[in-house]
Amino acid sequence: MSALSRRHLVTMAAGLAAVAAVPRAVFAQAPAAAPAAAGPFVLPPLTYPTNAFEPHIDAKTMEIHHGRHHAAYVANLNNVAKTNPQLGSSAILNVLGNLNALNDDIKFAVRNNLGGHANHTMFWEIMGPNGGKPEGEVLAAIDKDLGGMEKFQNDFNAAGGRQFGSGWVFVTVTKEGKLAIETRPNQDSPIMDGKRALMGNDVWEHAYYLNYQNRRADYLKAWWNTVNWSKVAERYAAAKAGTLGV
Ligand code: MN3
Repeated sequence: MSALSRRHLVTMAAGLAAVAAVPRAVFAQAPAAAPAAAGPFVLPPLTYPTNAFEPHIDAKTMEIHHGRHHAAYVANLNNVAKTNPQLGSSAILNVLGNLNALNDDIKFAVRNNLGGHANHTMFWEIMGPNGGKPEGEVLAAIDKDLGGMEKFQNDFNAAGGRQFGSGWVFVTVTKEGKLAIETRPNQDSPIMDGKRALMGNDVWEHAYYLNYQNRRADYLKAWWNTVNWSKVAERYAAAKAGTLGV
């Protein structure tokens, strides 16, 4: 083989390797996350392994959902906080409850990313392996306000199914402990309306698409296997005490 053709082959091989590497690199960057920025907002670590909910929610979905989607909201917030440091030093509940007090140039970003941060922080908290069953005051409130567990789950799943496009289905809770099923689009939160979420399920496609594709109803049904009812009970008690976080 001449030196010329050998060099040609080497060049071709390098070119092929580069081409072959492209899809992987593109996939690794998707979904697009803002560059990680040190700042006041922190991604809360999961308290269980990403495969804890298989087969109901697969590990890959958990990794991408927590490590990329939620992480992107946190990174975006830290970028906004660079030029708006007061954002990082304010209580999340106060900011979300007073979005109209924000400057127009950051209002939209804060609504989406701080709403997303709050919603997902709640979401990871109220899920867990070996989550038990509803009991005590929470069960009594479900019976009283939501017509019992079976009707509650059916109505919650139906509301989540009706939410057009991306959004959330929540159970809101008042200081008196009264429960209601409510939905919100995008990353909006009941906190934005002066209400509080006891629990909620994410019906964005990123929450279920790898496993369930278009079958949101199947995901909504299976998700009940991931609920940590002792955490929900803690949140219920906190709501009545006026100390419920996001
Ligand atoms: Mn999500």
